[in-house]
Amino acid sequence: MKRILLASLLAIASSHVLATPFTEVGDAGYSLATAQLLTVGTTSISGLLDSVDIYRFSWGGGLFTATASTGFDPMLFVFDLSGNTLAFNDDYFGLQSYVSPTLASGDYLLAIDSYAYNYGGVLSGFSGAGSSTGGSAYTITLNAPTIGQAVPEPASIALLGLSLAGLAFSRRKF
Ligand SMILES: [Ca+2]
Ligand SMILES: [Ca+2]
Repeated sequence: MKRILLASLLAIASSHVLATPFTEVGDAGYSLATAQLLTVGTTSISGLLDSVDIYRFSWGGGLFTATASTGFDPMLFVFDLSGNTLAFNDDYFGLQSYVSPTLASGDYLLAIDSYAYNYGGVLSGFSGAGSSTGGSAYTITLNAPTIGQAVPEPASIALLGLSLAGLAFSRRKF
């Protein structure tokens, strides 16, 4: 138990430094409300597409690139949180998509859908999409290791300290 706790603490600590793949949890869905937050360090996303999947990320500013690698015919979109389309691509590498907008620092949405489920390419259009946890596998490769939801460092250090204190306490008790 202690070993597992220690391993997870180390995983939390290293996630702030190392680039990591992000795997869709359940269904990322088709709206701002259900968009899954990419963790700090994400350099690739793996998921299953049934209609549309949307991810939310924080960006420090500059060139952002995303490349889709799938067994189907995908489309990629970048929206701001108001739903404005900042980038869109259908076919760049064969049928695979590539977007490369230059973004100011802030929060954005990255969406993938299939040409077979064309909802008009606007965020509001995706409201007609379904939602299920199955579908066709995809990978989206991202250009920057700094992508993700910003986590204030003092808070995570405090959390780590709290967990270690808990570990020490449990050791004393049992
Ligand atoms: Ca999905
Ligand atoms: Ca395509």
